[in-house]
Amino acid sequence: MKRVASIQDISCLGRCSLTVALPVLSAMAVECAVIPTAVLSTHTEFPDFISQDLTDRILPVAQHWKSQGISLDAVYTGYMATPEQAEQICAAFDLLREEKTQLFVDPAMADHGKLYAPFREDFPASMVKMCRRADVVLPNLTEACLLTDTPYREDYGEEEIRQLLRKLTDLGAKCAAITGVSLRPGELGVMSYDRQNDRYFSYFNEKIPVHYSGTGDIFASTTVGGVMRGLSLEEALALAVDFVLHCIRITCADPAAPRYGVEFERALPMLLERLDPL
Ligand code: PXL
Repeated sequence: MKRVASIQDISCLGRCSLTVALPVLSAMAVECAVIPTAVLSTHTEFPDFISQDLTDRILPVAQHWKSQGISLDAVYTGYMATPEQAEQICAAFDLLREEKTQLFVDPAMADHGKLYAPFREDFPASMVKMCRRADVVLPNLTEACLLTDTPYREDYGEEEIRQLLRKLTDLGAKCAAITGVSLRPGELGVMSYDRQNDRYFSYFNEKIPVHYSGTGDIFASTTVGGVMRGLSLEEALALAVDFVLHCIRITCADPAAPRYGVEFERALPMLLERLDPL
């Protein structure tokens, strides 16, 4: 069985970050070890959340794992509580990485053209440090613009998205995938670029005009799980698009669904159906 270490916060309520990565990867039959970067009462879209920063615990956990000879197939990073955590996460990755260890970076820091509430303008520069080491970076369009110093627009065309993808790989990442791309009305999906093979890929499905938080985390977790289960990156990205859409459809159909998060729990069987039996 493949083992992934996910390094991101745990929001105690709100279906994002580790409370998404753990169940999604488990459902995909991938072991998910965790290094929490912070414990928050809720995600940051709730007012008055409280947060315990764990910056100084990241490296000691990695050092303990190292002393135990723990072997990781991938490290998957997400939300960081402070820009300083980038240094700690990079050091943890450098300590634990082996030839086979792939680094997936979801630079979870912004959406709809804006940084998340707690972050200042200097935050994207810290995310860039992790993107440099990444095998795969998985930003949404806003994050891709922030990482590459590109003005944010929702109506970028195919060639402009390709340019953004190339700029992301100029940072050092081997592959980049931008989520939340819409080139035609009613369609939403992903575009990616594999620099080594100079290959572009895109995959779109239906766009449902609603917003739920945490869908980026579901997308990234599914992509990581898919690659760990032997899919190509492109196949895993397409599965992630379909799975997020399935989660949204299920949630929209439930009049009692809360305003935060999607009901991904009810959508998980799809992941089992779409993967080869073990
Ligand atoms: O879904 C990304 C995310 C992760 N962690 C925290 C967040 C968010 C998005 O708002 O607030 C704490």
